[in-house]
Order: sequence, then C-alpha cells, then structure tokens
Amino acid sequence: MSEKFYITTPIYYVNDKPHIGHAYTTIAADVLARFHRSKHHDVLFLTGTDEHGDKVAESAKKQGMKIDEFVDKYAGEFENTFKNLNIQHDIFMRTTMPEHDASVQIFMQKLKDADALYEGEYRGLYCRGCEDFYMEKDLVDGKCPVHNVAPEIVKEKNWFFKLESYLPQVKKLIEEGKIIIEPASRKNEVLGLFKQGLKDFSVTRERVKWGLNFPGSDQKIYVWVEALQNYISAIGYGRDDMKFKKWWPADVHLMAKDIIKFHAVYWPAMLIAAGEEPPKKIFAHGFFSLDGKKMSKSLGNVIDPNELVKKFGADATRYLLLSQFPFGQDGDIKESKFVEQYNADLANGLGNLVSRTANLIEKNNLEMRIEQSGDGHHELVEQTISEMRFDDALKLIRQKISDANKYLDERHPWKMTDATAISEVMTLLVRDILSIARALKPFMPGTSERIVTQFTAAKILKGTPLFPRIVEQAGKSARP
Ligand code: ME8
Repeated sequence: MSEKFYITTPIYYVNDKPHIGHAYTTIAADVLARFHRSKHHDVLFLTGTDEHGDKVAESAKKQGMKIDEFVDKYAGEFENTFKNLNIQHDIFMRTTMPEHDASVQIFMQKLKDADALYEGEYRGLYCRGCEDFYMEKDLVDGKCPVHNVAPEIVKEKNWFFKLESYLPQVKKLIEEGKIIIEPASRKNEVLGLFKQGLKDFSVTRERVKWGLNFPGSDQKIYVWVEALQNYISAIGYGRDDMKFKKWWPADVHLMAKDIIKFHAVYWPAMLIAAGEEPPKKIFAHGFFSLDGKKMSKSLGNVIDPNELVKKFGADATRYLLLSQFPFGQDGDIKESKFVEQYNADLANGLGNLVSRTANLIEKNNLEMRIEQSGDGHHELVEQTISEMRFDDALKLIRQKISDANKYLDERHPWKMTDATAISEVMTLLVRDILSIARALKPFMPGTSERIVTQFTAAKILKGTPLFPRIVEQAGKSARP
C-alpha cells in the first residue's frame, strides 16, 4: 500500500468573497498535494467553507439576502476561485452539509459521554467579528485589536469544555514533537500560550441562531468548535469507520498564524478527550500586508485572486503569490511589482528560454528524442518542497532557467555551422528545459504540461509564447 498524505486548509468564512490570503494558503496546499501525488502517495486534499455563526448571519442580513442563499453564493465564489487557480482539491467541505452535522453530533456526544463537558455560566467580552471572547488585557483601548470595536458583555448559561484537564497532555505532545508545529518560531509561540494560562472554554452559544444544535439542548454549538471538526467530518467520522481510519490523523493542517491557537491547543485537546489521535503536523505560515498596510475591505486594498488570474493566468498567479517571501514568515506584497516580476521571470526568463530553444530546433530541423528523467537539481527542488520552502524551490528553478539562458547566449548556436555541435547544445538545453518543467509541475501544472508536450513531440515546433509580455500603459495593462 502506498503511503497516505492527508492535507487540509482552513475552511474559510463565507461572509465575503475570497481574497489573496485565502488563495495563498490554498495554492500552497495544492502544491504539496500535487507533489505527494507525483510521488505516488495516496493523497487527500481537503478545503472548504465555514458557514455558521453570527458573523455570516449578519453579513447576509446586511446584504438583504436569505441566509441559505447567501452561503450558497459565497461558497460558490470560493469554489469558482479555486477552480480558476487550478486547485485540485479532493473534497470541498461546507459546514452546512448534513454529513458534517451528523459527524459533529456524534463527536459532541462523545465529549459529553467522556465527561469532558460541563454546564456553567459564562460572562465575557465577546467580539462578533472574531466570533471569540477576549480577556480584558488583550483589548487595545478597550477595543478588539482586530476589528477596533468595543466587545459586548455577554452572560450565558453554556456548556464548557474542560480544556484545563487536557493541557498537560497537549503540551507534552508538542514538546515531544508528536504534534509537530512549524515553523519553529511558531512552536515557541504556542508553548508560550500554556504559560499565559489557558482556561476552559464554552462550546455552546445561547444567542446564536445560525448554527448546529448541541445534542439534547436548544443551544447552538460554538462555530469554532464545530468548524474544527470539518477535518474529521469530511472523512466520515462516526459514519464511515473504514474511511476515517484510512485518513486520520491528518498529516498537515495548513493555515496562517492567526488561527494557530485553535488548531494547536483546542483541537488536539478536543480530539484527545474524544479518544482520537491529534493531527501530526500544524504548519502556520505568515501573514502578508499590501504595500505596508493590512489588507482590509475598509481600506479598499483587497486583491481579488480572480483578477490576477485574468491578468496573468492561473499558473503565473500561483508563481507570483508563492515567490513573494519565505513561506512561514510575514511579508509585504506590492501589487505594482507583479507585472515587473512576471515580465522578468516568466516572459523573459522561462518563456524566452523555451521559445528560443524550440525556434532553433525547428529552424535547424533537428530530430530530438529526449525523455524526462531525474537529476540532482530536481532532487534538491523536491527536498525543498517537502520542507515547505516553496519560495526557495522557485528560486532554485529560477536559477536553472537563468543558467540555461546564459548557456544559450554564450554558445550562440544560431552562429554555429556544424550540425553536430548545434545538436549537442540543443540536446543539453532540451534536457534542462524538461528538468525545469518537471520541477515546476506542482507549482505551474499547466505550463509544465505544455512544455513537456512541446519538447517530447516527434517534431519540436516553436509554438505560441507561454507568457506574452505585459505592457503597462498608464494605469492599464494588457497582454498583447
Ligand atoms: O479563520 N495573509 O477563516 P478566514 C496570509 N473560518 N493568509 C491569510 C491572510 C493574510 N493576510 N488573510 C487570510 C477562519 N489568510 C476560520 C477557519 S478552520 C477550522 C476555521 C488565510 O476566512 C490564512 O490561511 O478568516 C488564514 O489562516 C485564513 O485565511 C483565515 O480564513
């Protein structure tokens, strides 16, 4: 049996359209999933949408839409966007699916039966935007640091999860590396949380109407508690034991650092309480800003990934997003630099290498029969991808492209007269190009396939450019 690889992204809130933050995580997960498929692993790649809770219900109301139509519309936006980005997920899970509810009911009952839940009164500072309670000390000028709004004081009779009872176990698993948290800085951050004192938390909500019922009560399940369970409901928890056993525990939960506490502390604790294994690895990448500012609707600087796809194509968008800064660190994105980088790396770099080489082969009527094969460079790229250093992997590929272009310039086969010498140079170049295409495959699947088809054909022809140059004209841009 081949090795299994189960990878997840967060399920995204459907209170708005997807932006490049959502695209970034999902593209990274897609690269890893494609990479593991290429190694013939049995891969399950899960993504989806988080559709319950006050925040979503309020957004629907604001837009004057019925809640179920609203969530369908925005879940559809996410699905479409991922299609446009050539994301090859195996499951798109929506928390409004009945299968999700069925698994959640079983899991919550399990927690109850295990005596991991108790009834108590809750009084807290609640931010609707975050769907989360705040401690006084975490507020900034009495306001939520994310939404800059004063939280409401909420008093409710709720069911609580005995988080504190499970903390020592979770901490030990993290320290011993049984739950791997990457990058290392993030692991330290999580271990720091234990020192701050984490408290039992309520898993039900009295006021919330849009959500799943808590078994044997008219309260709704706290949206975060239910959302985390998508990772097991998607693989049939409580409904399909064979399937669940095959895939659980998840090999990687991928996300940004904003939601690591839920994934690295609450979620493993809940799983342990229910008698299940915790996830193997949690990888939290950085947060990016745009031109030095936080990306937000109110600032009007949100980038729609679909617009990038229209302008650059899916593969180039994937390339541009993942090559901005080291995966795992925070970074700043300058949209104005995208065109420059597209022209430099893709139109001039890869595109030129491919078209110049194919053109020379066609002109000289050369017969080439070269098969794709592994090499040291390719192995290095694979190693780098498996370490989730996507930007470094792309750097290595860029270097190989530039070396090949340099080789072509230095040998200038267009000035050569000796057919054997020309053929020798071109053979090396085609080998390099096929190696580059292979390394690029998880990142730019369409481009990779085009290159392989072109250079393994009975007759290599010049063809159309892979990446037409984009000429920017005052505020506008166009691909000729
Ligand atoms: O938190 N930079 O959903 P969400 C990088 N529904 N990544 C970003 C980003 C940015 N500026 N902004 C968003 C939720 N992301 C919950 C998750 S999971 C059981 C429930 C990405 O729609 C990043 O992956 O707010 C981040 O973790 C996620 O979007 C948050 O998505």
